[in-house]
Amino acid sequence: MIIEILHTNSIFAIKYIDKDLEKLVIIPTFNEKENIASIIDAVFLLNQQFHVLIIDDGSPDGTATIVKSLYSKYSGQLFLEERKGKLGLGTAYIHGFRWALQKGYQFIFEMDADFSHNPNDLQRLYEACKNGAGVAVGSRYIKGGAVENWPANRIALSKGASLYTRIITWMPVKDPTAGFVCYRKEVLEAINLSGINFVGYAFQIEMKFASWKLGFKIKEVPITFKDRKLGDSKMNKGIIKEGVLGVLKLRWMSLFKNYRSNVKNTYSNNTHNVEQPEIVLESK
Ligand SMILES: Nc1nc2c(ncn2[C@@H]2O[C@H](COP(=O)(O)OP(=O)(O)OP(=O)(O)O)[C@@H](O)[C@H]2O)c(=O)[nH]1
Ligand SMILES: [Mg+2]
Repeated sequence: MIIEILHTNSIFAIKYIDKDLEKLVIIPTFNEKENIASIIDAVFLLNQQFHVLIIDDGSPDGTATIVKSLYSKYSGQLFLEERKGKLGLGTAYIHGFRWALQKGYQFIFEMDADFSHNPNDLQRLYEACKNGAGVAVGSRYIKGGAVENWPANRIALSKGASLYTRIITWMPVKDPTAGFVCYRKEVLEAINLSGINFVGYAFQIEMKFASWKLGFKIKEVPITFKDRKLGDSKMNKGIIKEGVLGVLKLRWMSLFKNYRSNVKNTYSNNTHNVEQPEIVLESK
């Protein structure tokens, strides 16, 4: 166990960090009964000490019950947070980020439940962060990346959104809407999570935008994205609209409203004090 003594101004806090808590994969779910057990099994089959946190929004199809039935099989490694209703992907991840920071995880992953993201790629994202990136993005649109089985209109929408985002924001990320990501905990601690504005595709763009604006290195890792085989998509027109307007809003805020200072975490609102630790004591 490591004990961190954190200090800001006159406030001191002591935090116990469990060294086993290194890698947490957050999977948000809404009606994923066809996928949930297999995706959880697939992560644990990797045997790479990943822990898994499911954030389920009261799925009427009983997704949460399936997760609970796996508790004993993956005791101490599988966790579930249940929310009352469908509150959106972005707020699900923010809930998960706060949970992860509170526990002390070092590397925090975002992954869909529907096998569009291949759990075998988690390790490559981890290595990119381990080797110095603040954020590792599983990218469809760099050399070596690909999309399989998506209809042409979906590819056009996704590529169009990426190009649009890059032109408006100048952010040097080729797949800004990607939802297969690894964050170092320092990045999530540095972001004022309460200041994140969006919930759908725009949420994914904003998290990368905030990380970039705060000076963290973003590394894209090529992945092959596959269309879901089972269950239904939660994509809708509202998500697209939020993306189109959201990107403009981000650019506007960064030009005129000092976005950087709004999104920078200045006090303890991500569950604990986030200033650099002054003393780190090692026990064990
Ligand atoms: N907790 C929670 N999870 C959600 C919500 N909306 C979507 N999800 C989950 O977020 C992940 C991505 O959603 P998808 O429906 O696959 O969205 P997408 O990948 O953009 O769309 P498709 O490519 O059509 O599948 C899946 O694991 C969903 O179950 C939500 O409101 N709350
Ligand atoms: Mg999907």
